[in-house]
Formats: sequence, structure tokens, C-alpha cells
Amino acid sequence: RIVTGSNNEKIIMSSCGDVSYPETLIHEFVWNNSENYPNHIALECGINGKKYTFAQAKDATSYIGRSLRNMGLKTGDVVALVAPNFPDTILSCLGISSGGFIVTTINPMYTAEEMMIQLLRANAKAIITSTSIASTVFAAKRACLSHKTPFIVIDDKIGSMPDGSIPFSDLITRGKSLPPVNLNRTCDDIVALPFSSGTTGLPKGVMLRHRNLVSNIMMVQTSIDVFQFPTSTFQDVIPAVLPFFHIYGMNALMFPRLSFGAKIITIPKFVPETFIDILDKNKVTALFCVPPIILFLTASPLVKKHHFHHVHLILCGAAPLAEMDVNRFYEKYNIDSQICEFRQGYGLTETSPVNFIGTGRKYSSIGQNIASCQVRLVDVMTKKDISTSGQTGELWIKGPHVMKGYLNDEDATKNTLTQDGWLKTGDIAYFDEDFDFYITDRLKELIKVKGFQVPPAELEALLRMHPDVEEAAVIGIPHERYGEVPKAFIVVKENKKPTEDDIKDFIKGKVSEYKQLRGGITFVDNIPKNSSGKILRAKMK
Ligand code: 4UW
Repeated sequence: RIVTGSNNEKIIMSSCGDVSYPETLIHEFVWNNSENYPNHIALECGINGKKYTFAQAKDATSYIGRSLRNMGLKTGDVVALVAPNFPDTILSCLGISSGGFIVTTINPMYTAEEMMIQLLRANAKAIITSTSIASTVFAAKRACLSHKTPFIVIDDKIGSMPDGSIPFSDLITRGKSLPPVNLNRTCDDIVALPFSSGTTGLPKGVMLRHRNLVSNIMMVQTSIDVFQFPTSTFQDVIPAVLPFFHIYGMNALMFPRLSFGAKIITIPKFVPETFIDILDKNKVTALFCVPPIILFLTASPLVKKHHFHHVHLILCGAAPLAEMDVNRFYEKYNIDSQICEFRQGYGLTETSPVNFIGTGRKYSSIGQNIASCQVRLVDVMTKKDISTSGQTGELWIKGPHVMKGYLNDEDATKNTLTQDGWLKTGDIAYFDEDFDFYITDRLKELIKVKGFQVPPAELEALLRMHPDVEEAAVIGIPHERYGEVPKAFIVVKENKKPTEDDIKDFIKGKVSEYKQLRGGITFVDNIPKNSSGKILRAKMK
């Protein structure tokens, strides 16, 4: 499994070999097989029941692309998609691709200030949102983009459309009579621009090509053969509670599952009763989870054994999960783990996203590197490659799924991607005698709250804007339900005495709910730094 490279690097190859994948654009790939089951339901809203068959969804995608063209957008322009999970959110994503544009997905929970930053960095030329959050998104648009920027709104039956909005449904109805888009795009063009803070600093646009997305879907499919195309009697049914704006919801759930003919039931917000209602009414076959959902499934009195009757796979990733939590789940419901398999996955926005998938045997392991995913473990101190089981090092990744780089940020790109294409993940791992991998720590600055990224640099910059704050440092501390939560250390200015609540109130309206300082604030005399002024986070922990 370990091959020595030309620079004496020790490369851990996938036991699944290399994968071949078609030279196809992502929206074409997603609908490639849909002609075999045109009348199966592809998308269904878990709240209002709105449905699209595969034939309808495929056509709608193309009409949306044509309509966006007709608004004057040009090939390679960025369209911002800021919407909770709805069928129309998925159609928007694919429609943006079919028009030859790039989609930057923005967290719909963001405040207007947070949205503005991404709209500007991504240089968005149009926005698609939904009525329930339209007023916040509109405020962000008004503050930073031209009033001519098309503002398209999905009607999610809550809230209303700001003046001058374009109803999303018009894109589909009007697009029908427009000529097809003459696409001049290749697999090496960028199609998605999700944001990630990577190993350090503020969120950056992660440039993902069509090739990255398509290859990663085939890498997973080749490595775990657990999903089947629909037949006259079977179709995978998957509730989508993971947000589509995040790469896990986008290219581990939405695109791959649709391309293999599953029905996706969209859930805009995790509400326990709604989730259970969907499990009650549908023969759900697979669950895509983050650790807090696994804890919910195990602990909630609403969840019953029969909810898992048709479930063949439970996937979990985006943050660490303890083996004990999975054992508890199986014990509580007395479910056969051979029939309803549990597997962890390990992914990153920068790798489109999947690199490792569990084997269904060792629950605390992220499993093995999937087909075409090459891996190195690099000793943090000596910078030498590790080729022995049990030793920890930084995980490096190479393959067709690795991003092109960070948008307009050469320094961050250079610090993350080596010249010969290795991506430094900033995660610490080791492997056991079976080549099953385990994540043990995070070298990078990132804090993960319920699987969502919280870049400490963003909170530190905000804290430093408080008139009483001289210096600030933020780290993640463990939290029972959220995994981690941010905690701040603050040095106050001379003669100033802000309280913890003063500081928390200052942060409150500026960043989303999950970024709030739930770990509390400690006032200190100084913040440990190295000679170049970098905060010594490990020391602070
Ligand atoms: N254990 C410990 C894990 C794990 C983990 C991720 O927000 P991003 O950039 O991306 C993600 C993607 C997660 C994902 C995608 C597809 C998939 O199949 C799956 O599992 C089923 C998960 O979270 O954050 C990347 C960072 O999140 C941490 C790790 O630090 C990584 O660098 N992370 N998965 N299983 N930590």
C-alpha cells in the first residue's frame, strides 16, 4: 500500500485503485442516467410537499440556466445562492452550472454583515435567495452591490419578496421559450465556490472545478458500493437536513445521490418533530449526519426503532465522533449493524469533499482512503513522511478532487497546496495495522461547531473592534452537544473594565448564532504569542 515517490515521499495508495470518471460537466453528470427513470420523484420538499420528477428537474435546470443568461450574466460569472434546503435550492445550483456560471453558496443563517463579506469576495453578479431570509439578504445586497444586480427569490411561503425581486418560478416558466445555452465550458473550469477558512485566517473562496466534483462522486461510488440505481420497486429515499451550502450537503449528498437516482427530501431547518414526521411518512433508506444528529437519534424519545426499518446506511462526518456514541445507538434500538451500516466519512471543502470512508467495522475510525485518493502523513516536527502504523502526523491529500486553489489568495493557496499538488489538511491522524485511519487532533486554527466552520480569526478581528479590547484570542473548547464552541481570551485596555456580557452583546448581532462565544470569556494579562506575533493556540488550550 505504501509507495515511495520520486522525492522519497511515502505515499499511502488506496486499496480501491484508481477511478475513471467521465469528462462531463456536473449538471450533465447529475442527470446522465435520469432518462431511465424520468417519472420517479427526484426532489420533494419535506415541509410543503412540492415535488419534481427527474424529467421535470432536468428541464427546470436547463431553463434556469437560460434565464440567467437572458439577464445578461456572462460565462464564468459568480451567482450567490443563499437559501435553506428546498427543491428549488438544488435546481438553482444545477441551473447556475448549466448556464455556464459559478455558484458561491452562502450560509442562510448568516447575518447581513457576514453575507456582505462573501458577496464582495466572490464578486457576485446575481443573487438567488428565498422569502424567509430575503430581507437580510437584500440588506446585504443593498450595502455592497449595484442596485441592478438581479435578486431572485424562491417563494418558501414565509415572508415576502422585496421590491424589484424576480420570482424564482419565472426563471423556469420564461426559460422554456429561450434558446438553449451554447456552453463553452470544460471540466477544468470552476463551477463551485464554497467558502472555507482552510488552515488559518478568514474564509476564502475554494475554487472547485467540474472535474473535482465529478471525480469525487465516482471515487466514492467505486469505493463503497452501497447505493443502487432505482428499479420499478426500489428507490433510495434520503432526507436532506445537512445544508446544501456546505460541501458535505452539496457534493456528498445532493449531487451524487441525484446522479444515482435517489429521491431527496429537503428539510430547510432541523426541527426534531419535523424530522421525525419525515421519518414516519417515508421509507427512508440512508441518513447523512453530523455528530449532533447521531446524538439526537440516540437520545430523543421521539425516535423509535421502526424509523430505521428501511435504512441501510448511516453516514457521519464533518467533526469527530466517539465509538461509544455509535455503540449506544445500536444498543438502544437493537439494530443489526450488518443491515443498517454505520460509516464515518472524512472530508474537506478543499477536496470536494470526500477522502476517507469507514469500513463499517471500527466506528471511531474515518476508514480508508477512497479510490484515487493518495495520502501522506507528515511528521509535524521533523517534516519527514511516516510509514509506520500508530505514529501521528499531518494528513496530506492528492487526487483529482483537490481544489484549484483559493480565489484571489495566492499566499493561502501556496501555504496549503504544494507545487506537486499535495493538499495539507491541517488535521493530525494515524493509521492502524489494517490501514484504517483515525483523526486525533487539529493543527489548524479552525473551530467546528455542530460541524460548521468557525474561523477564530474572524471572531478575534471583531473582538478587537470593541473599544475596551486591546487584544483577543479565540480557541475551541469541547462541548457535549455541539462538539466544540468558541471561547475568547481578552486583554482589556488600561482602566477599562468590560463585563463578559458587554463583550457577548457586542458580538451578538454581528455573527450567526452558532459562532457566539458559548465557551465564555476569560480576561487575561497577556496572550501567548511566538516571535512573529502568531497566537500560540495550543499553549492556550
Ligand atoms: N472526524 C473528525 C471526521 C471529520 C472531521 C471532517 O467544513 P469542512 O471544510 O468540510 C467538512 C466535510 C465533511 C464531510 C464531507 C463528506 C463526507 O462524506 C463526510 O462524512 C460522511 C464528511 O466538514 O471541514 C473540514 C474539516 O472538518 C473536520 C476536519 O478538521 C476537516 O479538516 N472533519 N470530517 N470524520 N474531523
